[in-house]
Amino acid sequence: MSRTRISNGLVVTAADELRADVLIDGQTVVALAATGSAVADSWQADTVIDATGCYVIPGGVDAHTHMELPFGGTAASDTFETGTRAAAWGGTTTIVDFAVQPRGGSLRAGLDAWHAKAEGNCAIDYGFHTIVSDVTEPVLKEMDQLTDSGESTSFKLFMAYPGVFYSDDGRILRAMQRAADNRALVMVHAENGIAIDVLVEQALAAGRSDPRYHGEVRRELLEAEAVHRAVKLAQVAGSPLYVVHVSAGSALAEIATARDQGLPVFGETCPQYLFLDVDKLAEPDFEGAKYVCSTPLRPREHQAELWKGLRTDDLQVVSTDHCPFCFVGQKELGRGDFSKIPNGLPGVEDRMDLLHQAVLDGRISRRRWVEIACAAPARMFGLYPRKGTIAPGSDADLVVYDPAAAHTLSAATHHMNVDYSAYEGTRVGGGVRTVLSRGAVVLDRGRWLGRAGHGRFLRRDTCQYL
Ligand code: DUC
Ligand code: ZN
Ligand code: ZN
Repeated sequence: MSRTRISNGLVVTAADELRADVLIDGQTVVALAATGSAVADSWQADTVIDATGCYVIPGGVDAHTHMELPFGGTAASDTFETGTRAAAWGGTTTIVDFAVQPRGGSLRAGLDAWHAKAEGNCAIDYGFHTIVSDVTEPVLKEMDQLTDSGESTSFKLFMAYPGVFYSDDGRILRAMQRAADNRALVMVHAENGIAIDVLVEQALAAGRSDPRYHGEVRRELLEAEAVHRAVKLAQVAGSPLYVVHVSAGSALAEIATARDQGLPVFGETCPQYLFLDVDKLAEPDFEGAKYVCSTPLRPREHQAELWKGLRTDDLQVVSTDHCPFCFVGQKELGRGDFSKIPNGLPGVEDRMDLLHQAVLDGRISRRRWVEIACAAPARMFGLYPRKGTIAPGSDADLVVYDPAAAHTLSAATHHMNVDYSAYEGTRVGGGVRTVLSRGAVVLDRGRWLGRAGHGRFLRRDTCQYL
């Protein structure tokens, strides 16, 4: 089996920063030793990667993606092949995507469909959450089986999107009760979709059809209210709760209050809420449609609240909710009616760099960068320490990251299969130099060396924060 040594880098994990060499045997990290030590110098390796001046970090874990998601009358434009390749270009080596239960069908049917899309096509390892769109007795039993087998140990329920993914409070409570028994993690899209649909109807009737009204009708209060309700339902059920894509300061405050009460409530935000604001939705010539996602972008002042939440650990994870739709032909479906714009933003390739920029800006520490982007999502979704850290026994999913590099995010240079960048023209400091996925170099100094089919499906443990 071939051995690789990564020398002279600063190894950064959520816990430590060490000047250390890393030894990989086959697909696995087998040892770390101080750079220049007799132990490190005694290592024989077939390949040596010189990481002088660079960080050596665990590969990113993006726990919220939607490759090929059928949504809004179309489908997300990244396939598992293009999306996982783009993820690797950006230093992410694991994704957890969402298999969707077909309405009236089983969770099994949803997972089978997602396995069929992903198998043999992924450049990096991948796992699945399950979107539960129809809570029935047989579905609750399936939750037990899937959690026991590790095929899917987390289940997303929607308080938004009536008629599509929506579950009422009773159904959500039932799923949470089941999760309290079987140790699964319930993830909630927390927006009051019933109330939002009333506001959508009223806005359209009043002729307010531009993308910017997407941000107006999806009111902050209706996110905060839904988070509050989800917390109370979870409390009644005695289950943990993970709130996805938190965008509003008041919604975060509900999570912080719950955590202060000692409840097992967790929160995720996404780069779009940390770096973009609601003004984007008002860009002329329908360009605002590029920024239509749900939860929506918020006024700028929310960003400081979210950064604070990341520092205080009231938010634990930054995922992307990567759900790309091309401007031409897809976002355009909503010309004249903002409610028909497919919801979602691209970002799987940009997350590690944007968060590193936050390190340079002094918003978070280097270790916190690795924690929110690698270690915490791995722990949250039962993948640690196989993923999310660098330790003997961990998968050799590693990124050599050059903090002195810089580049400009742009659709002209990105690898996501989408015709625009949400961060077009944004200059970021730092850059991915080399990426290894289970010991294989998939990217080196701008050269793609990976292949579709290298990525394997990951069975997962239950949430490791419980
Ligand atoms: N939000 C999005 O923006 N896209 C996909 C689904 C979701 O909840
Ligand atoms: Zn959602
Ligand atoms: Zn999502």
